[in-house]
Amino acid sequence: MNTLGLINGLSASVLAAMISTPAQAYEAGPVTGGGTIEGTIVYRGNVPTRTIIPTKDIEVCGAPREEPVIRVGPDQGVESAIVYLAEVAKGKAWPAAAAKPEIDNAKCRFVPEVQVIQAGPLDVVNTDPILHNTHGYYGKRTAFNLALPNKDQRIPSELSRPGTVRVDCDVHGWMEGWIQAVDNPYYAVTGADGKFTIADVPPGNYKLVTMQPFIGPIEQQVTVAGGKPTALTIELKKE
Ligand SMILES: [Cu+2]
Repeated sequence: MNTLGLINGLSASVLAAMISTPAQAYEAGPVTGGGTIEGTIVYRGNVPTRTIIPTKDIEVCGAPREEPVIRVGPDQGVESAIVYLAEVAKGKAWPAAAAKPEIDNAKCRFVPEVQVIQAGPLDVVNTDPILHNTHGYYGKRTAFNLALPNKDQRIPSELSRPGTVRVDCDVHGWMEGWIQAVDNPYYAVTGADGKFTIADVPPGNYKLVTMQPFIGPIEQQVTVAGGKPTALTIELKKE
């Protein structure tokens, strides 16, 4: 079949998918007159807990306990929520990499439990003297699946594309971590007070995404003006 015949044989939607240009690569450069997004993420609803009962390796994994599914401070600020701007074409340079990103298995927890990384290399580490099997997923699709039987084992891996990755352990079913892989440096993780800052944003309109696992991702439009802060309070609500 010649090329034309092949194209004729494809459905319009498949063809459209083939010829649609991929997302533009992020272009980094100096930003002058940028604005700052200063936000607070709050949650005023009930805080359910989940019961964690380690069934094996209890000498490392600890005793049964209750953990909140969303960490809320005294002023309703939400800790460890991920915030990022999506589909940014151009802006500031990536921060100088201090170290290669990693996720550690430490006392049967993921450390850090929530993090944002530039899509790319990621080390998976085990500082426990027991087997962990660290399994990351983009949705239902496996991103990585690594057995780490030895203490202080380190396996180079990768999150090659942007997206939200849930991290489980196939040995300890209660372990859960979250990694947001991003394609631009406009992101933050909220502190204990629920606050975050995203600086040096070129003036314009953006899609801001908030991701907290219990609530799920939320998108909103935000307009950033040059040379001044844009204050934002984002209230998370469980449907
Ligand atoms: Cu484990």
